[in-house]
Amino acid sequence: MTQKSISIVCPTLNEVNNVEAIYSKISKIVSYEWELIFVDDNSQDGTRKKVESLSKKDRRVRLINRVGRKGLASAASEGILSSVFDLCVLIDADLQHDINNINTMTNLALKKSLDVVVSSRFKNQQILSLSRNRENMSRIGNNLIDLILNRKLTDPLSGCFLVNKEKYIQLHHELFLSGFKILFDILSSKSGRLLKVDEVPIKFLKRRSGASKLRKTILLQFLWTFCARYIEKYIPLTFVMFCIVGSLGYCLHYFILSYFLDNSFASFSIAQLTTSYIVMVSNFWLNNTYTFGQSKLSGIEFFIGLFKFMFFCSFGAFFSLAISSYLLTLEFSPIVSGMLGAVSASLWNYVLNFRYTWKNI
Ligand SMILES: Nc1nc2c(ncn2[C@@H]2O[C@H](COP(=O)(O)OP(=O)(O)OP(=O)(O)O)[C@@H](O)[C@H]2O)c(=O)[nH]1
Ligand SMILES: [Mg+2]
Repeated sequence: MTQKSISIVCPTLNEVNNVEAIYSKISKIVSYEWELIFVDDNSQDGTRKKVESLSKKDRRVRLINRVGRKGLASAASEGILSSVFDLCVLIDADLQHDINNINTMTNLALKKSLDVVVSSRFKNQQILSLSRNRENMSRIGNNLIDLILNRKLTDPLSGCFLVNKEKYIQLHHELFLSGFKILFDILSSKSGRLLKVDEVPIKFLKRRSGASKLRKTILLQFLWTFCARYIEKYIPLTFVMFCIVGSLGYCLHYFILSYFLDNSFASFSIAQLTTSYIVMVSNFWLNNTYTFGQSKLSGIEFFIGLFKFMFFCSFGAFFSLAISSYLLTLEFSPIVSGMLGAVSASLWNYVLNFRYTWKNI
């Protein structure tokens, strides 16, 4: 049987005093053939130089130096995507994760053909080196997450896990990659819910050197991912975003039209027409950047997309008018008729633009 190999991904931000220590622990403890990828976000404390000097001595050590890009989840992702081997293990640089777990997780993944193995801080009631506050927050977070994942995991917020690279590549486009909690992002994605997952307990240690990078904004990023995943269980998130952009468009329309009319720039019909086009361009831009950011159009495609968007939305407007007029004849109140017309037009606009402008299947 051939010896299995693993890629170890270690995101770093100002971890100069931990780099050498983690390398030497991995060299001593990991019993598989390995490569170690440091993904550094242009740390100013000399982390990059330290990794470079290690890499010169031992070619199994690699550096991804990210300039102008930031964030733990996206750094972890870049590390996994650039790995050479099929099994990737993510660990912190500060040695909070017991390196022995790299062997334990790999053994289990191979034995049971798993896609993900989580190093759980809470399995078997581990003693944690976390403050009481942090421990409680993690426990509450883990319980909340159960609402979405529906699988019995004790620590889906863990920062240390193994993932099968091929499976990761397949689901990568479904991820948000914001904040610290990439494991939750993976497991709660549509394809992530189908992964074969198990846990092993981990001894969670105190940070060895340097300072924590956990900030309050990270909590907000987690809450955003959590809410988005929760909504996504029931309605496509792109539809929610499309409706939000549409609603913003109505507000913009109101302000621009009022401005034109208050300043007597044009007759009502010219002002209304010009405003409609401005709003359509702004809605298209917002949808292209945010709602359908994964299939973002650029260059000539952008203009072709804009044309299609305007074409479909113009029909949407007629559609809305036809439906609301019909409902009025059935003696629905004007407001109900208007609202139902608007909802039908939103659905029409969404479905056609989703399918033909941004070419989603
Ligand atoms: N590349 C990169 N690495 C990061 C970033 N933020 C944190 N890291 C690294 O990610 C790992 C986890 O960060 P920590 O600050 O230890 O976060 P934590 O373990 O959740 O929090 P503590 O328990 O307080 O240490 C460390 O190796 C950090 O250097 C980032 O923005 N970019
Ligand atoms: Mg840490």
